[in-house]
Amino acid sequence: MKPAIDLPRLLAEIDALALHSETPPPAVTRLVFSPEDRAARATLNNLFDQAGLVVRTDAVGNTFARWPGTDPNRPAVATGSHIDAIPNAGKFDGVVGVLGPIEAIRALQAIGFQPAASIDIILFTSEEPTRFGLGCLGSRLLSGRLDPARADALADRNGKTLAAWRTEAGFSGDLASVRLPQGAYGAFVELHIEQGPLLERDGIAIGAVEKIAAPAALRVRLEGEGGHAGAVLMPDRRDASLGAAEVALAVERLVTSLGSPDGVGTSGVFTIRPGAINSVPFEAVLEIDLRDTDHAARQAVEEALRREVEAIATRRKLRFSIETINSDPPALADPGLVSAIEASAAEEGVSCRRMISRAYHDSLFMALLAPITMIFIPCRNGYSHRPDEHTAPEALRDGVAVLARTLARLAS
Ligand code: HGY
Ligand code: MN
Ligand code: MN
Repeated sequence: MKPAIDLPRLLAEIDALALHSETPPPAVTRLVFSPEDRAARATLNNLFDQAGLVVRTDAVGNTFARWPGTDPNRPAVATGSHIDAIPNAGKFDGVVGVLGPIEAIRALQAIGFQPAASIDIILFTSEEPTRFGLGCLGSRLLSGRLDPARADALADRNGKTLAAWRTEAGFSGDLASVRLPQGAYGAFVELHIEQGPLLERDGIAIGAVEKIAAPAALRVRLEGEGGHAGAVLMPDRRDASLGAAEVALAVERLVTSLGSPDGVGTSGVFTIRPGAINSVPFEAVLEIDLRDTDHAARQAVEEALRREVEAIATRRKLRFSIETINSDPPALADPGLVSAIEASAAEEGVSCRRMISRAYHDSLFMALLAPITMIFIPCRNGYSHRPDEHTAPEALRDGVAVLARTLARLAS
């Protein structure tokens, strides 16, 4: 069986989807439920229809495009990813894992393959944390990792809630209905760019993901005393921004000292108020992203950071609060699925290596519902979440061909 991937068609579809963006090419900005996201969803629904797939959406907009199998008693096999994009991102992150499976299914249809188990392509809602501050909303709700009432109350920076956004986008119904039962799928395999430099550096075509790092996110708020930048002398100040600066440096120090070699820490959001050059900041808010493949190490960093925040705030006479946005365990891939990726790569005649994912993905939560693994393809210099994110056409071809073979293997 040799699935023939129509690469020009796939590349054209990737480029067309990239135009549904708030920012001009080569950047892609596509926040969940934005007009651009809704236009991109419409484009995908057309492609699902043209491929003869049966489409349904749930109350949060997760979209399931099914290639019905001949044996309804077999649990379906699933693949999929996200199409929302953070500000000033690239055109491959997530998209490869939604358009790629459509091409994989078309290639299997073209050679007359007929699955016994149904094959679902899942378009997950809001994998990126940009709008609501929490990533993987759709897959968290599917797997029961997020309370539906908490989810609907999540709000963007203007206070507009998920409930309002999803209703406006046409997704209604109780979020509790999104939850899928354990065993809803026999397997879930996500195709994604590596978002790291290893495959390209070593000239490897396919990554078979064994583990997905454990992400945690904290929101630290520090409050001091404002005042006139000229009138308030230094000994009299309680400058919240300086406390936040010490916290950000503590993140770096604690991750490098207590984290595993895979441990990372980022203070990606750092806002101070009032934000005037001649006014002493009375408030600072830090949003901190911590990850590690070693769960215990990440928890040790988290606990040490909480102690440091308290010590810094006490010394600087600042009030403080620490909110846990999320704190998730790592996900282990199913060894049988990892071997299936390796076998498919061997059949396709492309190189393959086992690896971990430092980025999180919807697979992290699908792992709570089904056996999972991921197929990584190289991206140039490992760049991602930036306009020059790029993956070579032949890498796309290899990834989609290995996905097609793997889906056929699992659904036969
Ligand atoms: O942040 C991540 O790991 C993912 O790209 N949302
Ligand atoms: Mn991303
Ligand atoms: Mn992604």
